[in-house]
Amino acid sequence: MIWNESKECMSRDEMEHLQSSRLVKQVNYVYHNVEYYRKKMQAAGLEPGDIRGIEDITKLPFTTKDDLRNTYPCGLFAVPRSEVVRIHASSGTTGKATVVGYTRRDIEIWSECVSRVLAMADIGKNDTVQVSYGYGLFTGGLGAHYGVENVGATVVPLSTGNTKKQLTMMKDLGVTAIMCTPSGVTAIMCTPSYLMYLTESIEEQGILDELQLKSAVCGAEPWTEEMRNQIESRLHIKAHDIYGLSEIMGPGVAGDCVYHKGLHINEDHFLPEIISADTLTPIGDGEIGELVFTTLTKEALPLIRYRTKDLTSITHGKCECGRTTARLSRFVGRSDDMLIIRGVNVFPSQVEAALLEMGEVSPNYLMIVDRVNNLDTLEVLVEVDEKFFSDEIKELENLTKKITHVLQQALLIQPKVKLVEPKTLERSEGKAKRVIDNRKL
Ligand code: DLL
Repeated sequence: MIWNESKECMSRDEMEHLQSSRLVKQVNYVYHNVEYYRKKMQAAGLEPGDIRGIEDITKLPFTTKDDLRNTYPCGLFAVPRSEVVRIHASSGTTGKATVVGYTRRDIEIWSECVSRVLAMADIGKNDTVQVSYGYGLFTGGLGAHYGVENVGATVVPLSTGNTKKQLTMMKDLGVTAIMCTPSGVTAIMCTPSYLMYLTESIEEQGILDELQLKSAVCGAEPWTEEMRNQIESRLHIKAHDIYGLSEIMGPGVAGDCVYHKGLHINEDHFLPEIISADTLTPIGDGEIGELVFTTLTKEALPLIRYRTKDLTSITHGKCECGRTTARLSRFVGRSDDMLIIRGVNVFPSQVEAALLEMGEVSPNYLMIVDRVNNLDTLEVLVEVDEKFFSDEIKELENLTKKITHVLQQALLIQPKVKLVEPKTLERSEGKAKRVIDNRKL
């Protein structure tokens, strides 16, 4: 099923023409409504008239998470607060979150984009969809929710956690589709990989035959083809991929169709580029690089050449499903140090900032991430400051508890904290090694 044939099946020429006219408009819009961008463009010697189409995109400066931090919370918004109908937020690199906003029209376009991805998974008005992404500041829950309503399906807004209820509702309401992270986002409860965990519970309870589940739409973190195969064969369903990021919109920037030959980008709203993460220059189809997006229709938070830091490649050309939109290959990682642990974005710099605020520990730490039985685990080794080092077990236990609490508040997931003696973590002359990620993603 194709939700919007007129946009998803355009010829390349038509698409580029549409993107060009929208880009010209969007650049004018940010220049006149966002002071930060106006100054950035002026510093680069650019006026809106210099951008006449998508062929001029590389003239424009990049935007990064730092720009959002410098203008925290809403300095890049292009509309007055009276026009903003919704706020969401995601992890910033240190203490402050990245705040994003939407006008009513932005929400409508978001719902349209999620609807297109749902249609790729053949989800329509006869379906009952359980949304098991977190509702709240995270874009997953509400973003998916509005899309499900827009296609006319019945939405069951379960959010994360409470597995027993998830399964009861799924069974009693005849849920036909579920939207959730392949691994859990119930950060504080430390649940295992969510869909895999649900799968295990379903198998344990022997209720698979009582369910009407036919598909899952998973995203918010990297997952593998092996995981898709496992989910599909164990639950006898089809599992689809949905991609997005808060800064650009949330879930629904791209999704994969029944052929699973890459994620179709909603290119009429988000202009993609792939650049070399080293030289920052564009690279060709099929080559892995960093994904960059320019929003083409955003009103509240339009972003120009936003560096997602996600590593992938792009292909153009018609898909067997009939769509002509450019496709992204499976993500191979990130060009920065952001980790996604149980669906939650975590930056090592957040750990550092939180530890520095405490007096008793040195800012030397090592994060060890692993995946055990589909459950992401995080252990943080922390060097105790010499002044505070004690032989008293009780004191060390209390300190461990305190650090665990502080890190849990900062990261929104509970780590296992292990104290180590002063000066025992390896020192390096170059970039300090702060993370060991043993997961095979
Ligand atoms: O994770 C939005 C979302 C919600 C997408 C629900 C899909 C489903 P953020 O919290 O801002 O937004 O995190 C964005 O998550 O830059 C990627 O690194 C990663 N990510 C999201 N979807 C996928 C995916 C949401 N399908 C960051 N595959 C992005 C791989 C993904 N990585």
